[in-house]
Amino acid sequence: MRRRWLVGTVALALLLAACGGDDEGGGGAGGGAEQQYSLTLIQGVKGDQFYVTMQCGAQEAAAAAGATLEVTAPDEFDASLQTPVVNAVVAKKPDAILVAPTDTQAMIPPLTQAKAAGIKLVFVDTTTENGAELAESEIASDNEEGGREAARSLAELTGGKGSVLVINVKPGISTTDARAKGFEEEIKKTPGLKYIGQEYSNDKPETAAAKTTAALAAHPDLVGIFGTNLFSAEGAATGLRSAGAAEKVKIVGFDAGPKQVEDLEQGIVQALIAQKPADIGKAGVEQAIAALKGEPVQKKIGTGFVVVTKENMNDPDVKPFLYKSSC
Ligand code: T6T
Repeated sequence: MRRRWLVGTVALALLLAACGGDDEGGGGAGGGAEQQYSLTLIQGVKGDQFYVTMQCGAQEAAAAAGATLEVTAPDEFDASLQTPVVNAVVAKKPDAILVAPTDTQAMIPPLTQAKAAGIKLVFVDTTTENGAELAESEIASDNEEGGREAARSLAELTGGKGSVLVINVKPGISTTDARAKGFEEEIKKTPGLKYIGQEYSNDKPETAAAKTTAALAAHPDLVGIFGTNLFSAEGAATGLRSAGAAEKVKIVGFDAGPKQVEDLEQGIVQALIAQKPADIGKAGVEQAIAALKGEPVQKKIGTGFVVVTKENMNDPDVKPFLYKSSC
């Protein structure tokens, strides 16, 4: 009896060693082999090519590190829809979550719970007001500078005379708020341009299109629009096209989704501020794994952007930054 117990114990110990069943948890091969970490990426919204491209970068990095990566997202860019997604992921207890919080305040409670459950958090793209506390690392474009760049482009494209409008997403998103702020500050440097404020698309191209046609009717001297994200810029282009105002009004859009690139090619949009979402995804995975291994992490990582125009869109150093619809 005692011998059978001993044999069983040894077998169990061997099994645990083979599964990496040590104090650090997380599963994976022990005995000197690399631990296999389980990561989950929670995007801001489903079907947005910015997040698809981020996923591609994250998947490559996870495969290179021997980690597993699950990907999930809410149906809309909305904290009330992202909260249950976060809760469901936390219930599965991955080792780390890479997440793009959809609201600087409303996402704090579910993400605080995730951290309290012992899951490492890395913020990709967006952040919360207390991001530095919650996340091991925050990775994003320099969004304020992107907004300033949009203002400089629009000032040049419009000849610096007339009214300009911002089509933003909704208040409370760290990235798009920062873009609008940078734009507003920079546009003031061109005294001939009148900044008429922001309209919100709620991340819906059809709303952005409707707001654009309404603004065209209300402001006959409108010469420029800054669309602060993919769907806002897509919708602004649609509105301009349907109003037949493409000759008169210039558009600078953030992001570089396939429809945005088409609009650029057709001359409806004059410049796109393309982010580097694949780099954000890759860095997110790398930072999460560093944190899990107890290695040093970079608290903040800034990824750059590329200004895409009709002239340079096919250049070999620009083309790779156009967003993907699938990996
Ligand atoms: O512009 C990106 C992202 O950076 C932002 O936080 C939300 O909108 C996008 O996903 C584009 O739709």
